[in-house]
Amino acid sequence: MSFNSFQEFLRYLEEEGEVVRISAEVSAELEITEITDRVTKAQGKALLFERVRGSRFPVVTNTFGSFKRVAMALGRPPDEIARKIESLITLKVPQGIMDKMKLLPRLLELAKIPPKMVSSAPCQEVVHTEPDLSIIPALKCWPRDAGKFITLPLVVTKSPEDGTRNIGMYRIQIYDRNTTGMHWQIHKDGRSHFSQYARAKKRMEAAVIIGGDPATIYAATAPLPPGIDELLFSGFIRNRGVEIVRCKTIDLEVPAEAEFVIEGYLDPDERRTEGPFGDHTGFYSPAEDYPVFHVTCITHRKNPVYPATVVGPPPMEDAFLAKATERIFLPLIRTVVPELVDMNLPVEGAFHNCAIVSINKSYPMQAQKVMHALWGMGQMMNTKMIIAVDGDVNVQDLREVSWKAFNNVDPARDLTITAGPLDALDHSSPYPLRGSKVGVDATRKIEGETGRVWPEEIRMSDEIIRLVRDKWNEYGIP
Ligand SMILES: Cc1cc2nc3c(=O)[nH]c(=O)nc-3n(C[C@H](O)[C@H](O)[C@H](O)COP(=O)(O)O)c2cc1C
Ligand SMILES: [Mn+2]
Repeated sequence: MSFNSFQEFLRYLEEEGEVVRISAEVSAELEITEITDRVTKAQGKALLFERVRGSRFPVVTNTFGSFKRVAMALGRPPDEIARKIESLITLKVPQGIMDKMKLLPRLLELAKIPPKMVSSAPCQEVVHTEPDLSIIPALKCWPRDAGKFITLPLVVTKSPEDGTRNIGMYRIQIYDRNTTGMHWQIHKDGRSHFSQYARAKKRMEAAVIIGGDPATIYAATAPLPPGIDELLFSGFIRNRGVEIVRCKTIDLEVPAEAEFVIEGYLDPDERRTEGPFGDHTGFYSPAEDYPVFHVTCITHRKNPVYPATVVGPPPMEDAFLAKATERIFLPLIRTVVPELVDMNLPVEGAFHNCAIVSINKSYPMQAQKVMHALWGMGQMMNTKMIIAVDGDVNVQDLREVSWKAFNNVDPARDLTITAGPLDALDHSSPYPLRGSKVGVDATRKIEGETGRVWPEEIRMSDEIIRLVRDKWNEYGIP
């Protein structure tokens, strides 16, 4: 099962009883946030707000707000996508480490499901050459937000150097009828395209997509290596190429089935204050200077809906997208870190603050080797804290992890404190974008790591477990 458009996905969710329609009039300022926050935290349904004050278009939130709906969005559970990747890896196992790093692009090439050009598209049914962003019912999410933000945008850009396309999800602050912020952080692919234009002293074109098929929306959030077109990845997930159409005023192609397309350009020298914005971490990210996007044209479907998300104190909708990434990328990480059994990025850590990994250890300091490998890998480089446990520990069970971490760690030996880049959203370090990191080795210590005999874990014998199970009713314990 795969979907052509966001509305097709929404219709399916509704048939499956996964949508609540709200016909009471609501405000896009704060009210939709408070409703969505309550529903997401209660593991509730997607929300279709039919009447939003001052808007011609309905607003939809929380479509990705559960494991079940993310699996529906991707056409199958993330674990199954991981298995498909894993089977391709075993088919084509490369030798050296550099080959392994290039594995994902090669797998996507192997799958051969590129986007398909079309000449007319639903996303261009209505064309506004005198654009006015106030037609878009963007949310003001939290009281101290600087204004209205497009919170589920897909930003399309093209490298001026090699022509590769990138699609990244970077929030868009609306300044006025035809200008917005462009919040691509320093480590992101869109930002690196921007630097390429700046070096070439060229104006940069970009398109902001709202909607599109749900696999492509997910792909825009996925930490793909630079140079990989997110549309190849969503084509791979869907098993079907994404249809794209040429923009009206700029030289870029965008998903034909989008709800809205905002076309425009950026001047490499221009900056403007962006934020504050209530962010994934549960804290406001501060106002900072970011590039400015000038809108040249807005196109949309005849009857578009406006998909939005609300981020804030976790867990929020983005947690479920990130958990899909945790599953899908595991086999790829394993090509470089073969001892990796499982990984948990707890939602409270906003994904860059904490990673819990389980490993099969066979030599001293292997946990430290794994930590350093992860700190050198894609967006994992920003991970502030890595906790390593043995392969028999369930990393998804925080009680089990705490038990091992509290009991197995000798701080002087088992804490690795190092330094490196940090996520742009980290507010703890003395300076932005860099700071210290800690690795916690909570594995059992082996010869070479300790001079003492490591104690055995307590386990009841199978025989007695069976006996008590069989006799349980005789004991009369309710
Ligand atoms: C709802 C949501 C909002 C996001 N907002 C931003 C943002 O404003 N800026 C940013 O750099 N990354 C943001 N991200 C994370 C990026 O989408 C993610 O790092 C992605 O891998 C970037 O794509 P890229 O690797 O092609 O740059 C957001 C993610 C989600 C799920
Ligand atoms: Mn990318």
